[in-house]
Amino acid sequence: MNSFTSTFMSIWRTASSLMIVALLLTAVSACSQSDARQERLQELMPAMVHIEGGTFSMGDMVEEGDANELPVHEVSVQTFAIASHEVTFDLYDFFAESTGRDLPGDEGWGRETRPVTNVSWHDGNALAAWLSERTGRSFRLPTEAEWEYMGRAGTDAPYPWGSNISREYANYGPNDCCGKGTGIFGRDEWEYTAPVGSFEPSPWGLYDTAGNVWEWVSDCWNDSYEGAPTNGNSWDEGDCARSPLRGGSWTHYSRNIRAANRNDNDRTSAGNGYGIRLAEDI
Ligand SMILES: [Ca+2]
Ligand SMILES: [Ca+2]
Ligand SMILES: [Ca+2]
Repeated sequence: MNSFTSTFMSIWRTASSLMIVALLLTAVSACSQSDARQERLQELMPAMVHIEGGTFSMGDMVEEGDANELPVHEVSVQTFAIASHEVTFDLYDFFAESTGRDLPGDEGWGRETRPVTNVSWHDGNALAAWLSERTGRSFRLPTEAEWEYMGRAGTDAPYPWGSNISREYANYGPNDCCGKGTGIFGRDEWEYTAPVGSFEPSPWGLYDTAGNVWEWVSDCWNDSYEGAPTNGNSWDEGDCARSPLRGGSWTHYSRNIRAANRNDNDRTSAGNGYGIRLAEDI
């Protein structure tokens, strides 16, 4: 071997070794990045509350509601799980960044532990499908009957804590009497959304079912319960371009945050009072 060939071989060996080291470092870094993302997802996973199945009366039982909350009818719901909190921006942003989706706007109110807003029914389903795929579990939007069953937490009264509106338990809008004001009184310090879990939970351990953000449910929209399923399943007939939203939001008077109240909108609509609560088959 002449000296040129020998020098060339030596450079080649050094370069090869460096390349292998670089490749190994890249692989290790990719692994630790994916480990870190996996750990982050674990931190963000919603806490799920086991809801024992049962039979309840669904609809407006105290004649405070709208015609679309009638007729009151008995529904038997199977056991399922529901997230203790509304989906936060932290979780939704992680999902959006992982899948290349646009981040929903926060109106300048802040992200992190605030409930995600400006999300459509389709966004809620996409999050549930992605989380199911990542975890091997079965996340989905709750059915409307499941939502009211857990929103009532065992009571026939308008609110899960009883008959009277209370800012100890909910972030909502102006006082009913005057229709004006900021919706800030006492423990309710928020004009817009409050960080999830800022109030006392319902007797079933669920936070912010009343108020904060509306929560999409899986069903098609029907403007009466005439013909509604009585087995707790999603009502997949009716106006399936629209879906119900439940629980009221930061902007509404007390009657809108009653457990029986129903709102509806186009499934593509993504208002700044619209959010998500995930359910899970167990
Ligand atoms: Ca408020
Ligand atoms: Ca809510
Ligand atoms: Ca209504």
